Amino acid sequence: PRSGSTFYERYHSLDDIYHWINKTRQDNPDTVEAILIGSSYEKRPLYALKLSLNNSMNKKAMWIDCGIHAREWIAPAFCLWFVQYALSFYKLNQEITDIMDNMDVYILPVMNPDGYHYTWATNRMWRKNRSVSKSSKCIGVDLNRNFDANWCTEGASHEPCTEIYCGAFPESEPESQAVANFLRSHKDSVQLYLSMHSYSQMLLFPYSCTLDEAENHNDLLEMVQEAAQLIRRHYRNIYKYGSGSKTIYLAPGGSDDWAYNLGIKYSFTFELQDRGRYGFLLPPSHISRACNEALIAVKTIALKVIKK
Ligand code: ING
Ligand code: ZN
Repeated sequence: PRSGSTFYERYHSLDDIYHWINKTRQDNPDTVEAILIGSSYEKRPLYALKLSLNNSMNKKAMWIDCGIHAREWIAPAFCLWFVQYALSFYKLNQEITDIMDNMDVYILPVMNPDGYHYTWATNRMWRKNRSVSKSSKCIGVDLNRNFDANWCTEGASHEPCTEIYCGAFPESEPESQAVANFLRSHKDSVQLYLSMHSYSQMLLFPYSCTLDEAENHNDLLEMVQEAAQLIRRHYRNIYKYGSGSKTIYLAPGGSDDWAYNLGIKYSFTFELQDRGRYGFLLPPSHISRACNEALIAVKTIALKVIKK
């Protein structure tokens, strides 16, 4: 580890993250719960943390998942960062206090544990999960093409050897199915869906699976615009923003589009640092900046959702 860096300013192996989940739960028994939402193709557990800092009933909730793509290491780092920040700054920072007083937060730190483990052990640039195909020697499904939102139309592929393989059918993968099942059973409380990726510095919202505009497009646009402005003011860093299909590319089967169509009307995908200098290999010394930028955006959007 880099001398002088804290736990949250380093990247962590999957084993370390499982230990961190357990320790965080044990150290905060009144506020943190670990919920087993399913397991991966290789049978690793998928734990979501539930942060509930003010035990009033009928609270709304937000969901954050990180690490749907294995090589995007800054994403799991952000999920850990967010949990640590919320637990440490509740009652100290007005914004996080307002958020946690009005919302429970579900956090899935590593949605693709098999892929994440593979990037540590074997191939740092792996993107997909590690499921074995019946029809091909190639391994892995792109979990962000596996949801049931214009599934496997333009922007995804039926070919297992590509990086954007959509899988055999929607929710064919245990990881996407676990998230979809959890959100289906919590859709009455979850108002805000956030999915963390890297890289390219973008704040995206539906749709990615079609060029059509979402019904509340202007609302969503206003939220990410304000978030991007605040990031620019505080950190002098530029984030693009807009609907996925018009800002980056057509991409069907993504989790944010699916969550949106489920009825979670505030649904976003963030692409964290950087814009390509290091790409997926963002050095640990950049973690704190990258996470603080994303944190501003999460706070800005969550506070706007609360006021709706
Ligand atoms: N980008 C996303 C991807 O899965 C995306 C872009 C966002 C697609 C929202 C679909 C929905 O390709 C990265 N870097 O993975
Ligand atoms: Zn990604």
